[in-house]
Amino acid sequence: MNNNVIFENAANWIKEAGERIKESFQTTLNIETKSNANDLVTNMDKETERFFISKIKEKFPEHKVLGEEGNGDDLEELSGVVWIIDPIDGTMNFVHQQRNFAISIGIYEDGVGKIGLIYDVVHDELYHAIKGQGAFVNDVRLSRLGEVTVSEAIIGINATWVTPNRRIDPSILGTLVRDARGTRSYGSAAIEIAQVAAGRLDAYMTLRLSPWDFAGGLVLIEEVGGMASTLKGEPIQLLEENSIFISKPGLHEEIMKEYLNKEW
Ligand code: 2AM
Ligand code: CA
Repeated sequence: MNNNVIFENAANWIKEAGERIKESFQTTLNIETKSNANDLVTNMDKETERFFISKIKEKFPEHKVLGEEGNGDDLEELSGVVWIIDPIDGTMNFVHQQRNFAISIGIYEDGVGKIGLIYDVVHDELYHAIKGQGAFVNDVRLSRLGEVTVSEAIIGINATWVTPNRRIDPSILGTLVRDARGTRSYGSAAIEIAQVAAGRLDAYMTLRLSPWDFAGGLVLIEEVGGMASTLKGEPIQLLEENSIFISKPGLHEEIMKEYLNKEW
């Protein structure tokens, strides 16, 4: 596959989709819930996904698409070229704030991440990476990530994980939150991963994400020398839900060893 040609098309489509989403601010959204009362989906999530699928199928008919809203292909494995798309990541922000949401696209060939795009629509910031060519925000190259210790780190984490929850003893990440310099939560996994790639967050962690939430971000992180694993330190499975721990390199080791290396 010609990564640069595919990237150019994806970048044009993502900007066009962003314009359509901004225009929708003038209209009345149709909001529904999915798995629970806080899991929102709107007509724009669905329309944006269908927009990408029609563009991709027209230009690259042999490519497959895995999308959050389920209009793409049913995939059991990642052979060939697969676009993994979240049409709106941070739907709650989209509905409540009309900002702080992103379109996320990861393009994989035989399971290897080749192209990542995360478009923060309202701030007009397009993060992208092409394997072997580095990562960029609006065409400004991102630096390789340096090392930092927990005591000087800003960590992206949602308060859910330091209060009683179904997935982790809150004292484990509570101790990390206490020791870190600061924490932030943006409500869009794709934007949070992009912030780590850009060096504005030192790490990001969460207990449950789906492939479309992280597929684009993983390509960015690899291009800047970051680390990506589950919170147990295991490889991320691209077609499954995973816990996610993205970090600067030395910090990843420190957090795994000092905070996460215990029974949950
Ligand atoms: P979404 O907006 O595309 O649903 C919010 O903390 C982040 O977690 C967002 O990136 C959101 O993506 C994602 N998210 C929300 N509900 C989720 C779920 N049930 N499983 C996995 N990821 C989820
Ligand atoms: Ca979404």
